[in-house]
Amino acid sequence: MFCYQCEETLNGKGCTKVGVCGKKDDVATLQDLLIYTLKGISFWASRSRKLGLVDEKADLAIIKGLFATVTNVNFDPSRFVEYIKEDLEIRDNLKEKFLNAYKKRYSKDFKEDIPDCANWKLKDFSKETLLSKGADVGILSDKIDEDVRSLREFMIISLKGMAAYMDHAYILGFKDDELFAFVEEALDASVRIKDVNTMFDYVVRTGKVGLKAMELLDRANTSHYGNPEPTMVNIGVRPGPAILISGHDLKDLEDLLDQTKGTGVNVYTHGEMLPANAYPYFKRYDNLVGNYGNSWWMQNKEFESFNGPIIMTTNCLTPPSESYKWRVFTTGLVGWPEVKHIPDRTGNQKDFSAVIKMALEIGKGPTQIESGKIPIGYARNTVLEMADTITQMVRDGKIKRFFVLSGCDGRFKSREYYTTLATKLPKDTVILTSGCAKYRYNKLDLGQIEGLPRILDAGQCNDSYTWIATASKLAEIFGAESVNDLPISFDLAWYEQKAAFILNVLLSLGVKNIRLGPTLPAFVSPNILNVLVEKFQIKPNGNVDTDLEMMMQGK
Ligand code: SF4
Ligand code: SF3
Repeated sequence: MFCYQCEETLNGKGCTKVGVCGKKDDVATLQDLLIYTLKGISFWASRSRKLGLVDEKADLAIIKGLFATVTNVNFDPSRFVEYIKEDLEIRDNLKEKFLNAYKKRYSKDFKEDIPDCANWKLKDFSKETLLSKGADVGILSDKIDEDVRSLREFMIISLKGMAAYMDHAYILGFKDDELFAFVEEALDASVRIKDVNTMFDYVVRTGKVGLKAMELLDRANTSHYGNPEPTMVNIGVRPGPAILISGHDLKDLEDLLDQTKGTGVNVYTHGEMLPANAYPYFKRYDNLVGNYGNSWWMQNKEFESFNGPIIMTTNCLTPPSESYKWRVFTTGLVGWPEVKHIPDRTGNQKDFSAVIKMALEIGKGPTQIESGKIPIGYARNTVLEMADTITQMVRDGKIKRFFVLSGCDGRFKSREYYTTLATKLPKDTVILTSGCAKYRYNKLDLGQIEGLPRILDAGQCNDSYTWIATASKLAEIFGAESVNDLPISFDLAWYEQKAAFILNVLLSLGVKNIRLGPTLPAFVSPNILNVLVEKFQIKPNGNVDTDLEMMMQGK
């Protein structure tokens, strides 16, 4: 196996025997083969579109396949075998439809060279056969220039992040054909493009189109659940049977709350589900108690003390301990061998009855690990509504600088950088955050500036769009030419591919001086890093004091 898609990759280079995340060699190889299969579907899908032929099944398979390979989503080899099998069928159906349509349109056969990914066949679908094919199609399997590979993988990693946004939006009934078309064009290009400049253009275009995916999900979430509002969310517990729901899927939370209403079962959010507590829609449920625990990497301890069943709706799942594994349920694209899986919706709702039954049988509630309340709900609408007040505070010198500290949390000690930075920031500065990175400082009392919390939490990583919208609005109010002229510093924490995607969107918007940490991506080659430094002055995290001093000077 070879995988270097996340920040915790082994020695900052790549996982080769087993993932630091717990991903095994067979799953990594099957994931490589799934991506290869998606490239094959994309070959036909992008050409079909030119003939006016759109295949929604293919579009969706590509999005779901990309999302399934995101770090800490799915560790179950049998699920990947199924995905590959289904996707090859989708690919071959589309191929047939395309070839017929082509012949009809041009009265001749399609003659273009067909790459192996669009054409390969196997004698059977046993795991062994798939593994032997997968071993030939990994990230390092072809002989290409190191910089082209680096850009290609940066693009694919960004597409994975973008696919997650698109999948969430799709579940809520929102889709945009332009986004599907781009993902397919880009995956197809990833097989053909061998020069640095063209590949670089694709990376930038991924960021540009990606912004639309961010807008789409923002629209999907807010039109379904209302605009998040400033909320003090409870982090303590209440007696009574309980279910913990983690991940990013709000529709799963909606179904669960509907089905637990009146059953006496309490529901707690975990990790990236915390921001759900700020949506007006979810406030109608009395049994939504609040949030339990912290970010993903602390789940082994916290799932243990929760005592009741846990639902993982998306990333980030970590290897479950035997002691609580029986209480874990996966759903959607999440998987772990031998962990119970809640199937997809056949009608309006998923069926969470098995989880509710288990909560009632266990009977007891969670062991209290924290108490009190923390502020959340500073998402796009709220922050934009406050834009004039915030601007005035900047003009009056009450706010000196904003620090966008969005992104992911991670398990290593190096992440203490963000806690130290948050505590050392001058009292007249404000942290803008989203994603699970916030758990490094969101329970610190950093005070307020004239009633405005010094930590404005927009929500999930999926809500990072808030800071792009806010920065554009502030630029407009201040008459600044670009975000780079505002008193805003970006110090992003990354772990998985959604954060790499957000970085790509920011770069495509021309945001400069972004700090990225705790370490730089292994998939960025030295030459490509030089280009990023030259063009965007991107920087690795350094020492907190030096970084802070520089950021205060806008560097
Ligand atoms: Fe390693 Fe990260 Fe890939 Fe897991 S996702 S195998 S930790 S690089
Ligand atoms: Fe977190 Fe996985 Fe990235 Fe959604 S839950 S930000 S790491």
